[in-house]
Amino acid sequence: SFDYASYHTLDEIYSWMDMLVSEQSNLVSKIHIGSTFENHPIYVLKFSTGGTKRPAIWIDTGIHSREWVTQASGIWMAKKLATDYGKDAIITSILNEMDIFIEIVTNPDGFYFTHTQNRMWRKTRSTNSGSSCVGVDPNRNWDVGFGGAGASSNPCSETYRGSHANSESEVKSIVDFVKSHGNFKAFISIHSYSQMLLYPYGYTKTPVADQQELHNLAKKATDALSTLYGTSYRYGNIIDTIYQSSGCTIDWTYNQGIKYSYTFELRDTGRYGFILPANQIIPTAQETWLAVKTIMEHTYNNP
Ligand code: 0X9
Ligand code: ZN
Repeated sequence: SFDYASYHTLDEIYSWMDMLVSEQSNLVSKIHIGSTFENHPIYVLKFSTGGTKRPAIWIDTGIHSREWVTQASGIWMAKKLATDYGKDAIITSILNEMDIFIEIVTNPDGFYFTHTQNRMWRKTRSTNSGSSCVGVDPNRNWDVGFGGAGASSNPCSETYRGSHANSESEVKSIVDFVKSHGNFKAFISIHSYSQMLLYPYGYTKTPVADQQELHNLAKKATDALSTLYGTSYRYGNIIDTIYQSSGCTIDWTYNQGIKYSYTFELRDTGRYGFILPANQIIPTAQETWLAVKTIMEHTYNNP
């Protein structure tokens, strides 16, 4: 059986997805939303009890491939959701009215590369014309403030924005899916590390219209997170809390009208950084789940 306390390869995770779907096909299905530069399939798990285009919640992990605790936490959370439906009152209520989508390996080419060539690879694996440097930062490639400060125009940079917005299939596939669905109410994009819960914007100092509500909910969510193991999180808007970054996922989703747009930066604060020991996977996922659940419940109660 699957070991939730270990890190897994792309093949292992894709096999696990099929296992989860076959075990609970009444609740979970797998959607192919696109293919990568290297032709890996891009999958989203859909948790649904019926209906069509119900109000929905999105969770993605691993858009930066080296942030391994995020994909591992995404796996754990998907299993938790499948287990808790019909048992946990809040999860059951949410799934009786809403759908939840989880993209676990959001950067499959990069993730494959972290297992085979370079554990510290962050970007996609697309080639850049006129440069021998490979890859685009998929968290600088969204069509929001594209070309502005907080991203690089140099293909050799770790924060290279790409030749144009949505140049990366990993980004464009989500953009197309989210737009054609049209009913997402929350969008949670999970990174590591630094223990932060962030809301828009990253590209501008202008506060979002929902700043107060997003701030209060971030406090509530991080308070819930810390109850389990005392892990402390900072929270606030991206630009003031971490740094300016243009072309980021949740700035784009917020501007699409998805009010509850959040980014997590999971454990730790730098002792192990991206190379978080596997014995921290389950504790990290468990505490993160309390915060994610707080955001999901608030979304459910504030349609
Ligand atoms: O620089 C980033 O992309 C994020 N930090 S990371 O170490 N995971 O690379 C933070 C950027 C703010 N996050 C979003 N706007 N989604
Ligand atoms: Zn990241």
